[in-house]
Amino acid sequence: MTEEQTITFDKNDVCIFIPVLNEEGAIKDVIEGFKNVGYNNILVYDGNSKDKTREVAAAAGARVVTQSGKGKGQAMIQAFNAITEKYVVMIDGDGTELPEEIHLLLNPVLEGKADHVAGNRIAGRTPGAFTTLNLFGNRMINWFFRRAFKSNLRDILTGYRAFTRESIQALDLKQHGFVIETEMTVECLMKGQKIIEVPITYLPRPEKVETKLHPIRDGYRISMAVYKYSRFYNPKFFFGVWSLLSFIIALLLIAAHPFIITWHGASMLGTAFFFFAGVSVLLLAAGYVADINATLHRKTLKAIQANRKKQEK
Ligand SMILES: Nc1nc2c(ncn2[C@@H]2O[C@H](COP(=O)(O)OP(=O)(O)OP(=O)(O)O)[C@@H](O)[C@H]2O)c(=O)[nH]1
Ligand SMILES: [Mg+2]
Repeated sequence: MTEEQTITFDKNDVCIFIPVLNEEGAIKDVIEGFKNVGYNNILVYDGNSKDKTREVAAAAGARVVTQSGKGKGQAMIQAFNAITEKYVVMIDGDGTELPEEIHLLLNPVLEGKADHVAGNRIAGRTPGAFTTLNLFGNRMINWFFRRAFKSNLRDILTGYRAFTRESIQALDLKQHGFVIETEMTVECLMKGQKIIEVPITYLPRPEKVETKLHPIRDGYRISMAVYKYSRFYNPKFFFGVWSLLSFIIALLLIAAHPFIITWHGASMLGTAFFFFAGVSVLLLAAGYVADINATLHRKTLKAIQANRKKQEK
């Protein structure tokens, strides 16, 4: 007996949302997988596929919408604005995640234990699911994210998630490409939502399905986005990175001191040292001042949310 059976709810209140682009080889199995466990409210958002994805999805019983713009992020933003169901489960349409594991993600949302549940693919990966480069890149990005956002999340880029409509519609999402998952996670933290992870099975892509992700290009964009977003959430980190770099340069200049033999060289080195040491201190101070601002913002937001909840009761 699965855990799912202990909670009573109407499965039609759950919208299964699947963004797809050229997934004719995998989408049917994904849709049927959900139907087999009783979820028939399936919404497929297609990115103008060149193959038969739309036809296959419609024949399998999903509602199919063609997104108005381009990119997975744009499809998600458009869908989130349109969804009216109480709960949303999103999954990739490439057959790498298991529909029958839906209860792992949905139960914490139904029980009110989380606003947003993310399936941790890294924890449940099967051999070949990640290429060596993808696994390394994912781990690096997650490590960087944990430092930048003082979080314990281990797979921020996962495509298998569950949330309430209320929580997703409260997020301010703008990214049209693969940075959307990062933005979504950051926004959840910024809005004080409870986000948790559960391990899920992650399978290799079926052979006929092609990845749309460019590991180097998208990895770089995502890392830059993590850094950029950290300025609002953890400014001490945002400024601290450059402060630390300047501090290291200042230390290296001191270490180089014994090797300088001319007066001119020594005075140049001294000036450079004071410059980098000064910049390091200034950046550190900027981080602390901005942190006061960010903390105040969080407190204000919390008070507004508490007030709103009180009024709703
Ligand atoms: N609607 C829409 N869906 C997209 C677009 N690009 C990708 N997708 C879908 O988004 C889901 C995730 O894309 P993938 O290419 O599998 O990316 P990923 O899972 O992050 O990366 P992999 O490790 O390569 O599987 C898949 O169902 C894609 O078909 C797009 O531009 N529009
Ligand atoms: Mg995938």
